[in-house]
Amino acid sequence: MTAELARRFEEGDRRALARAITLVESGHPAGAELLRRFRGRGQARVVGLTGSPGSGKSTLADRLIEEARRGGETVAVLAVDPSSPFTGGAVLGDRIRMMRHYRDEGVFIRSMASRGALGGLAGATVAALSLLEAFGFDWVFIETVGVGQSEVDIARVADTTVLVLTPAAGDAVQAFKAGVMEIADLIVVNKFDLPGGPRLVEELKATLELAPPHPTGWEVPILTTVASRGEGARELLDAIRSHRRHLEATGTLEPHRLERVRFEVQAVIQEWGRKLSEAAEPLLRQVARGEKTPEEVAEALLQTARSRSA
Ligand SMILES: Nc1nc2c(ncn2[C@@H]2O[C@H](COP(=O)(O)OP(=O)(O)OP(=O)(O)O)[C@@H](O)[C@H]2O)c(=O)[nH]1
Ligand SMILES: [Mg+2]
Repeated sequence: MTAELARRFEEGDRRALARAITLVESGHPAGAELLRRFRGRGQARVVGLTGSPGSGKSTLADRLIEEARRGGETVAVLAVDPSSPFTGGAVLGDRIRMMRHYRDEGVFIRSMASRGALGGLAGATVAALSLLEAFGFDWVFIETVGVGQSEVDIARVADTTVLVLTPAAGDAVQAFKAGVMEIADLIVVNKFDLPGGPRLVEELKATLELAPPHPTGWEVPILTTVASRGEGARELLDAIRSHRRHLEATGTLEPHRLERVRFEVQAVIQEWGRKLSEAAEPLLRQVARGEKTPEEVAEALLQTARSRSA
C-alpha cells in the first residue's frame, strides 16, 4: 500500500500527497515510512506568517500565492488550525480566503491541527513540511495565529518569519509587550488603508532602532500592505527572497534547518514523556510521598521506554 502511495507521490499526484500528510499527521507507521523515504529531497522557501487573529494573514497568503504563481512558482500553504478559544472558526475563513486557488494544480492548501491549548506547532506539522518540500513546491507558507506558543515555534521552523501587524488598536501594543518582534525577520503592517498606519510604522522603526543588532547583520525591514487589494504583495515576496539570500550568504540557512529538525526531535521526546508519565501514576505517588526523587522516576520511565523499543 505504501509503495503504491509513494509511487503516486513521486508522480506528482496531489491526492497522494494529501493522503501522505494525513498518515504523518495521525502518527501512522506508513507516514513514518514515507518520511524516511522522502525527507531531504527538495528544498522550498519555508515562510511563517504569524500575527494576531484577523490581521490578514490568509488574505496576504492568497496574494503571495498569486504573485508566486505569476512567476510560475508552485506554492503550498499550511494553515495551522488554532483550536484555541481565541480564534474559533478561523480555518473556515482561511479556506474561503484562498478558495480561488483550489483548482490550481500548482497550489496546495491544507489545514493542520495545532498542539495543545497554546496553539504551538505539532511535530507532525513540521514533519509534513518535509513532504511538501519533497513533492517539489517552491514555496511553503505556514499560517499560525500569533497567540501563545505558535510564534516562538514558527521562528524555529520557518526559514523566514513574517510578523503581520495592523494599525488596529492594541495590535502593536501586544507585539511590543510579548517580545514577539524578536522573532520577526520581516514586519508587515497590513491594513495600511486604515487610519494609524504611518504612525505604527514610525513606532516600529523606533523600537527596532533600540533593539540590539542582529548577529548576522540582518536589518528587519518594515513593509506595508493592503492585502485585501493586493498592494505590497510583490514587494513582500521580494523581501522574503532577500532574506533567504541573506541566510545563504551568511551560512545561517543550514543551522536554521537543523533547528527545525531539533524541534521535531524535541516534539517526539515531549510526546513520549507525556505518554510515559501518564502511565506512571504509582511512581508519581512515590515521589509525592518522598520515597523517590523525580530524577529516579524519570530514569525508571526512560528505561521502560528503552526496553519496550528494543
Ligand atoms: N481594510 C482591510 N481589511 C483587510 C486587509 N487585509 C485583510 N482584511 C480583512 O481582514 C479580515 C481578516 O482577514 P484574514 O485574512 O482572514 O485574517 P487572518 O489573519 O488570516 O485571520 P485568522 O486566520 O482568523 O487569524 C477579512 O475580513 C479581510 O478581508 C487590508 O489590507 N485592509
Ligand atoms: Mg487566517
